[in-house]
Amino acid sequence: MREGGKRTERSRRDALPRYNVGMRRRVALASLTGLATLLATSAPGCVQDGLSHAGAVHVATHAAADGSPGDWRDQVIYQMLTDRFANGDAATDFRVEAGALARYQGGDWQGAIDRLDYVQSLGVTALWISPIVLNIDTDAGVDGYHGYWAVDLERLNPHFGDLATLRAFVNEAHARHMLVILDIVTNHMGQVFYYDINGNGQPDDQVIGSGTRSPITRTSEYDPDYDPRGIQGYTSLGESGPAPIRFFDMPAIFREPPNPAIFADPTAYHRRGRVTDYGIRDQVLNGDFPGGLKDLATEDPRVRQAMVDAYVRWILETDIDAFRIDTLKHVDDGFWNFFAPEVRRRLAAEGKTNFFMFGEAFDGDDALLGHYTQPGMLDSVFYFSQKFQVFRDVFQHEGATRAIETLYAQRATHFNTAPQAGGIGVAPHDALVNFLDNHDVPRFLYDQPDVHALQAALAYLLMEDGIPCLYYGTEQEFAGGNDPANREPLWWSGYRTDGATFRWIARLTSMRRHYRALTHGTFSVRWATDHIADEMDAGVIAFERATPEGDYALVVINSQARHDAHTTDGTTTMTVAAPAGATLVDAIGSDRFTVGAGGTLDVTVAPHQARLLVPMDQLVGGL
Ligand code: ABC
Repeated sequence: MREGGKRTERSRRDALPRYNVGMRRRVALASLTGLATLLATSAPGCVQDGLSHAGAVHVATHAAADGSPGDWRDQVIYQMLTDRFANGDAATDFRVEAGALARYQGGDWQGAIDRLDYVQSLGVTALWISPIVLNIDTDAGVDGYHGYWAVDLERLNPHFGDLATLRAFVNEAHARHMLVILDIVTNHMGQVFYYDINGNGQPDDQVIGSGTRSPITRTSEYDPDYDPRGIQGYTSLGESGPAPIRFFDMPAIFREPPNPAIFADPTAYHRRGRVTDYGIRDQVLNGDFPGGLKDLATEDPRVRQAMVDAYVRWILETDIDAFRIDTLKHVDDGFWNFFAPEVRRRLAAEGKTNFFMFGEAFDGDDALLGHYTQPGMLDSVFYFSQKFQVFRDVFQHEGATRAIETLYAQRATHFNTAPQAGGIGVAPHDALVNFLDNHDVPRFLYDQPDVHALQAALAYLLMEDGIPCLYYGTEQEFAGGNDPANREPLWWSGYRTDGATFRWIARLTSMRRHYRALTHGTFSVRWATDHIADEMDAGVIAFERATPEGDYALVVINSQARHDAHTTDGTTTMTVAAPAGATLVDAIGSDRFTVGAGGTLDVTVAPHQARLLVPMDQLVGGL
């Protein structure tokens, strides 16, 4: 592939994906194939573990007539780490250290193809896969198995398979009316260069400072601490000006000069060393990501264009349906104002519409999250403020459910209430990506080992508004702690589909498919409380979902473990929109409730249980 340290034109052409002009046709074809597959499999044989897959509803909701994704609120996202989900091809198993979770484990796209039945039986409809591009293979004894250490944006990571397999995966998913979401990083590349602070032409961990002219400190040429001036060279005599940037050239571990060519130019980077304080905006925007991931100058038009070109090309080449975008808050706003509309424009020109772009701003600050959804930016973000204020504080730690109402009250102020031009057609306000945990935080069950607490949280996740996102392994009750312990190979579970949490999720996703109120309805809190102890309503959250067409659902969840709870505090009782005299039936249990005078309704819920109350004439049996 390489000659004298430079990639040849021919090899570069081979590496470049060819522009796929036939994409639109293939999308349409895929959806027809999917319809046929679905019709063939949605007969009784499709019912597994007593769970119906509701084929007809799938067809209606998972793709529009033109083959583009339908309404993204109908999706249930499943985050898989490609290296950890399933191993289907032994030929890609190089550098695998089984059981050492900071190293490659062997998962690949063929494995993902092989296990589509598994995720489909869970009711998942959209698969978020790890970044696909070539990564630095290994660094300081840890591997790039997660995909966030890009070195070449035009080549694929060979640990995961080749282009034909990736395409086969996307096509097979589409044939089942499932969508695929690609994880991309625009903030940084992997550790592609070092700062030659002492000018000796090799990367060192070293001691600097003479002790007389300047203090003696220890520094690393791989990952020095942030310096707003840029990392400076240093000798025992003192500073010697900007430290030279030297790219590595170690092809055996793919630690090569980065590609496209602009990324092998030092001026495409900020070169200021790594973030030491996430509270300092200048560092967050311009610092290297901890671990030596080199921060790109995303304000540079050359960098912006190269990112659009690289990732639009992969979409056109593979027909993937969405981007999950890494590290939003480490990138300047101008980048997003360029990137998002430009990606939409370029894809639309090729007939690919309704492309979903949502991103990760790892932050509990609700206003900051909303910022990235302002006009011209993204369709959505991960709802991190909810992860902390609701799933952690309420469902893991039995805090007051008032937090749910309080957070929701800020929604319209913080998040864009109009759809992005050329975007998914749903306002960010209504399409937030909800999640309990992910690959960067301990799993829900690590912090709160009660599986019933997890199941109550899942009920909220799958019945609230927005788009639910499940982290792989949740269905198997995985309980790993911090990275990398939270990235267990899924094959450790045996892919069982009969566990209580698997079946609960499958049931909840089935209800989402059948009750349109749960995906398209407005959201309004009907009961939340400050009580957290013995009071009648401690732990209760009740909310309505209603569409203009008359779909109606009232969800009542008891988030605590101690006692049955009510939608009354003994003095005041919940009122609902359903009219007095209406009978609501619990679609999860079977109890019936009659709405009282003035719309009052006292619903009792057992610890960690949920009720889905619907009008009698909307009840769907057998779910
Ligand atoms: C590896 C090792 C780690 C080691 C690290 C230095 O190197 O595995 O053990 O600590 C990828 C890999 C990681 C790898 C890193 C670095 O690369 O997945 O395994 O870690 O090599 C994204 C991805 C993530 C990815 C990267 C890098 C970014 O999801 O998987 O990591 O491409 C920050 C970023 C966020 C990033 C996250 C890991 O770190 O902002 O984009 N995730 C505070 C800060 C946040 C910070 C967070 C965690 O801590 O504000 O910016 O996220 O460090 C709330 C506050 C929040 C606060 C939280 C803790 O509390 O409101 O602001 O977050 O209340």
